[in-house]
Amino acid sequence: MNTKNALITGATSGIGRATAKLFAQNGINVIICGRRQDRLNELEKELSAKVKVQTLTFDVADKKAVFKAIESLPQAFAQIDILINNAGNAHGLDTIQDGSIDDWEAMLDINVKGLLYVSKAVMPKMIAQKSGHIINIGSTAAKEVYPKGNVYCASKHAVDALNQAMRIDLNGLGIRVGAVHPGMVATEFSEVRFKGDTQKAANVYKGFHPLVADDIADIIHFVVTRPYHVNIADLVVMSTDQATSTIVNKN
Ligand code: NDP
Ligand code: 8X3
Repeated sequence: MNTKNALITGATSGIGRATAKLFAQNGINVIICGRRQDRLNELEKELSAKVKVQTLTFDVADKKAVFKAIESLPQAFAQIDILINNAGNAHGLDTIQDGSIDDWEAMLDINVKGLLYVSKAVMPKMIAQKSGHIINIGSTAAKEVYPKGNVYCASKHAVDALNQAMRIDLNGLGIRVGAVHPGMVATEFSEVRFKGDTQKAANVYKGFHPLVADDIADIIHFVVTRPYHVNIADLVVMSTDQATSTIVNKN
């Protein structure tokens, strides 16, 4: 069996880090990306006993940095078999009339334009190889809009649209495209959303049994290990306690 190479954005935390760990445990080489070099180094140390690991430190919203980083990959990683477009966050939780323009720009630049830049850098490789698998991490916020979710939901609706667009435009080129849309997952997501307010972030996941990053990593691994003719196109996953973005069985 050929060893595969996976590029994972947002591998310094949460879903991306858990996915990198699970891939490595299962013999998939990983290109781990993020802005926090110290965390990437730590993860590289841990995973390099199992598989080949390459770190790439860049901001997905920085177009030039994205292309420079991906072009710098060594020969061992010239082929990218799997791309996990995972980097992203919510910034703020405010009504649209009270929202911060800086927060809006961060979400659109990172969650939408960042995903596009990374995909644009990786797709030519996959097209030349006539093979590849792109997984876009959306959200339940890609499927519905909730109070104060406005621009985050818009950014994730865009991810949903781009996932469909990639599947349409890349059809026939040997590349699988699909999205995984998680509901509430207890990661650093809410700490980022609430700008470091750990108490407020912890409250989001209190009183019910939320998903954890390993649950999503497990699903992503399932998706990438299906036979080639099977493409999981769109997968929504929520905690059993969650029914919609606003209906959560909390006690
Ligand atoms: P975390 O905050 O734990 O992780 C976010 C990751 O994204 C980090 O590794 C961070 O790395 C990276 N990232 C953020 N901004 C940038 C940037 N500008 N450039 C490069 N990397 C960046 O959150 P999650 O693991 O929960 O989130 C991962 C994905 O899952 C996101 O797309 C999120 O929207 C989505 N999601 C999360 C849900 C949840 O409830 N947690 C539910 C549904 C979807 P670094 O800071 O080092 O750059
Ligand atoms: C994250 C899901 O509902 O916390 O994408 O915004 S939610």
